[in-house]
Amino acid sequence: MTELLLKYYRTRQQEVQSEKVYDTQCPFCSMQCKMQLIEQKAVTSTTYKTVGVDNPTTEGRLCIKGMNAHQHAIHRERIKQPLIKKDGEFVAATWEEALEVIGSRFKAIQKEDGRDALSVYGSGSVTNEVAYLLGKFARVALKTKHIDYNGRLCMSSAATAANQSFGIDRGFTNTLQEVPGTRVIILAGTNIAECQPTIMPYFEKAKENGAYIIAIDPRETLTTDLADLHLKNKPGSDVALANALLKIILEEGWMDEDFIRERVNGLEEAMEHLAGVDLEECIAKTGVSYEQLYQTAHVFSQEESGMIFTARGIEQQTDGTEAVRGLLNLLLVTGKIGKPYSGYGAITGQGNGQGGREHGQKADQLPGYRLIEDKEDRQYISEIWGVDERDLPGKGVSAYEMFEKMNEGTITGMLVMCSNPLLSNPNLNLVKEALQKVKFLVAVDLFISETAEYADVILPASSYLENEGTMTNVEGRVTLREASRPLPGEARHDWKILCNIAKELGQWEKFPFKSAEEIFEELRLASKGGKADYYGITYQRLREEQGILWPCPELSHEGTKRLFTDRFAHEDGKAKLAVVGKTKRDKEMLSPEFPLYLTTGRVMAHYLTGVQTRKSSSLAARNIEAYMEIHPDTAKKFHIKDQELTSIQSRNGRITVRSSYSEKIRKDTVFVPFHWGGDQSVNRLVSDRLDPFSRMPGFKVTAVRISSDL
Ligand SMILES: Nc1nc2c(c(=O)[nH]1)N[C@H]1C(S)=C(S)[C@@H](COP(=O)(O)OP(=O)(O)OC[C@H]3O[C@@H](n4cnc5c(=O)[nH]c(N)nc54)[C@H](O)[C@@H]3O)O[C@H]1N2
Ligand SMILES: Nc1nc2c(c(=O)[nH]1)N[C@H]1C(S)=C(S)[C@@H](COP(=O)(O)OP(=O)(O)OC[C@H]3O[C@@H](n4cnc5c(=O)[nH]c(N)nc54)[C@H](O)[C@@H]3O)O[C@H]1N2
Ligand code: SF4
Ligand SMILES: [Mo]
Repeated sequence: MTELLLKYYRTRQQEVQSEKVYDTQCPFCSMQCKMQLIEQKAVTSTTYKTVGVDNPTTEGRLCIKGMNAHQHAIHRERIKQPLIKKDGEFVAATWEEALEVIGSRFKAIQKEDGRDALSVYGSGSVTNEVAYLLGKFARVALKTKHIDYNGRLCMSSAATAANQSFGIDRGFTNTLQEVPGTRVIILAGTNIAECQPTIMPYFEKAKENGAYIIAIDPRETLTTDLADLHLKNKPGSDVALANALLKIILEEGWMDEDFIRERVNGLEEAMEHLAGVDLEECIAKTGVSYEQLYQTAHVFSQEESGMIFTARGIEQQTDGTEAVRGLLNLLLVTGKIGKPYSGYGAITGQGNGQGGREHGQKADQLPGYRLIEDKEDRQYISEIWGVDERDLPGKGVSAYEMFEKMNEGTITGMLVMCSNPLLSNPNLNLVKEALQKVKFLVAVDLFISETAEYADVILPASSYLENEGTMTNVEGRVTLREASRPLPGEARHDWKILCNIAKELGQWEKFPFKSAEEIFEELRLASKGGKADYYGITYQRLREEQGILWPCPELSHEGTKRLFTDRFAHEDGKAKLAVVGKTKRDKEMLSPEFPLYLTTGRVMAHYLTGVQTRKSSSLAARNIEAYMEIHPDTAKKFHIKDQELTSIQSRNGRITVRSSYSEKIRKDTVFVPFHWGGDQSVNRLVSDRLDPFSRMPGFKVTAVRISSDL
């Protein structure tokens, strides 16, 4: 063998030997696709490949975001050391220095402004262990009532609605395996084809099996393409639409009377209210024809099984809770819940959107869906935490309202973990002012996000490749994300960081955890007997069984595949029909000055505020900037050319984005995705109005005017 050939073989061998395989789950959406990153180090370069791994939810599939997720995790801009702001510049620091600064500044604020002046802002993208620990950290280490999280801006209306109607909120009442067997599906304000791409085969199979699919969306999307009937309604009109459908069903006598009698309360009030609902008015409000409404009501009630799925399109409204309850009414009157192939799915968004809302990082909540204002719940949790019940704070305020309090000067310190509120909240001009005013801000992130720019200290966190923990997916299935890639630089796990800060505040003994699993063991106990009961779940079981659907109250319990088979979760076991649309909600209204609806949402290649996906070259290349989707007829009316920079103005602010002609959108509506910052931050336009029940902002309807005069 020649020397050259020998060298070649040696190099090859080295390459093969240095191949490393890391198990994990995608860091993005609620499908939580299981995957492996294959890292191959050669002499001069390293290559990465991501492959899907079989599991009950995603069956080994991946979408483009998952396939390219590692690009941000290994990006050179990832922060690898704590950073402290000195004279307006971030300077690298040791952990000791950073923790010391945080400890002393937090203590100073507590002394000057009181305990509730400190606040915590969490996330639905962290593991259950971290979500649990954030709640405990706020109440026990900081002793503040002010904690909330980005899930408030996400699925809170669906959660509130499910709690009110059914008495419990698990995103999907069934499993995805049942979808292909159902006869009719309503997809309301959900764009699963771009937002949960690996869920699509379940719906495609349903269609192949003959299911009739109805989509409700002001735009034609890859999802509405799947539908047999598309109700292209006006933004914000879903309450009227749901009422119209219910009225037709009841008037035609298409309800399931036995089911209602045995399992549902509130029919009389609903009937009484519907008597006053005028169908002509609903048609005008929704822009949907009587024939289409009738067809929807007819098919949905006549087929023997059916499912309704909702997402942010109908939920991110100032009447979002009512819009969801209005659709849940349809399930209840037609008896399409608690049975095979029938049920409800709130298509949860973030990777741990489901688990993140169960274990105590919400303003009014304790672990296991317990309530912070409930005496028994407080007693139970205070015993687990080893604190006096009287020392647990009460309930705080919602995510956006914390920034209002900051602006008023009552919140003066904040720890933000795994979120970028400066792009994701409504009324960004206020949020920015608030962040400028706050005395002390800590951001825990992978990058210097738009929010972290305003921080006094940034702490480097670990990513989905490094941080082990449990994530509860779109089905309500608890999964174990095994992640073991070594931490880059001095980055630390989120849970470790919370333990470190607690120690700095003299609370070491309440936060002695050495692994995520140890935290999970405490979470199990804390959730025991609660609605979201994880007591029967262990890491070992998750490894062996590939995920378990909660509630799972005993080690011998197999998990719950279908909810409400015998009873709903209200005390009397019955569900509640809702009267919706009776009280007029404070909504964005069109006017001669602001004549168009603006709605906002997502594109396939980017994720949320884009901090991660904008770092990924393969994903960023697909959409390099925001755009305004506009019907060509509308554009002509306002003298806007295709691909032209356009100013969009609302009563709250102004942005500049490029126009993009599309015949697929309603003529009275424009659409802008929210993944970009600066002049393209669409949330500068969104108002501060909130849904009265869920405290959800109205991200999906803003009245705007547009112009090519910049
Ligand atoms: N590619 C990608 N996938 C994601 C995410 C992402 O950022 N990018 N984010 C994840 C997260 S956290 C979430 S919450 C989910 C969100 O998932 P979705 O809720 O499906 O996504 P959106 O694009 O916000 O909105 C869905 C649809 O609602 C429609 N819509 C707008 N206004 C209205 C209205 O008034 N009524 C009705 N009926 N429909 C309306 C929009 O036209 C849009 O097609 O996606 C998750 N998956
Ligand atoms: N106009 C409009 N606004 C919206 C929406 C909309 O449809 N329209 N949707 C809303 C919805 S549904 C959501 S969910 C919110 C989301 O809003 P955000 O929570 O603000 O969005 P992200 O971009 O996910 O921010 C996550 C941050 O955490 C960092 N990060 C990622 N992984 C980790 C980790 O493991 N640990 C730590 N410490 N940091 C990490 C990322 O780098 C990033 O900076 O936006 C809401 N805002
Ligand atoms: S973004 Fe969602 S669908 Fe795509 S790979 Fe990740 S988890 Fe799966
Ligand atoms: Mo979300």
